Amino acid sequence: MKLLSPEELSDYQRDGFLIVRNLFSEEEIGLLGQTARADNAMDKSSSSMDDGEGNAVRLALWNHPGDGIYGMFARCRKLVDRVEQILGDEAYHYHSKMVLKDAKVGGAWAWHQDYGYWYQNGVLFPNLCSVMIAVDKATEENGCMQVLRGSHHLGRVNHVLSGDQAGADLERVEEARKRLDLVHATMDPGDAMFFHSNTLHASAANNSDHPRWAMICCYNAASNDPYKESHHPRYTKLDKVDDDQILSVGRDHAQSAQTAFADLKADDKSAASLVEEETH
Ligand SMILES: O=C(O)CCC(=O)C(=O)O
Repeated sequence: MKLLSPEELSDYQRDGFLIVRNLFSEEEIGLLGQTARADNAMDKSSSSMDDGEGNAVRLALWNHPGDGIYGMFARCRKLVDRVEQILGDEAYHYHSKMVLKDAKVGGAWAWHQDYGYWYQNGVLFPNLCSVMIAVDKATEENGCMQVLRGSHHLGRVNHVLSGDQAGADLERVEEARKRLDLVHATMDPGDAMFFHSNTLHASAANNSDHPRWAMICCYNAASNDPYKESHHPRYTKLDKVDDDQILSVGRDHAQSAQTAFADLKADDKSAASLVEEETH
């Protein structure tokens, strides 16, 4: 079993995030990046949201990990075993996404908690964990993720719609920022950041000449099966794969990109439901 050390686990529990350096090798992450950049289906399915500052947040999302290289990353033991250790439970795949933060145009993400969205989907407890895998080097210049250390201890903060994005109540975010450390999660390709669903996070626009793509795999605890249907799956068994499957599948072009992408505009109602809630 590939597990976090007791120190890493207690850092995660204290901070609400943990970066594991070099979780994926250069060849593994190189294959992921090559597949994604050449993946027309991903490109076509990607949807852009106005970030309210003149740039666009672009992402592609899929609910089931599948048998291609994206699935091998999301299902490999070195990642899922650690997630299960964090959740203290069997993990199931809630969804994955690729954040396609392109050079010069990639938009900013407003401060939010993922559970601010997922709460709308009938998920009762915030016992979910996401893993951001750096495909490109992530720096302050190209809009790396920013997290507020320890903010998961706030519990769920209200989320309100601003422009196309749902963001956490800014008054609370501002107060939390006075008391908590803001960490720029700079990462090299192959690094992975595990973070709690109530960790407040955001990122700036990418004004640099370098893309900042990242894949984010999100997991829910099996015991936290949502009580109602939504655009993300209820409990579905996750079949773990051995770590060497990343390279075997990734090197085989025919197998590598095989994913059923979601139609974000048609399927994702979690931000829109905030408007409905406010008007009812
Ligand atoms: O990639 C980023 O900069 C932010 C992504 C994010 O906040 C999210 O997917 O919830």
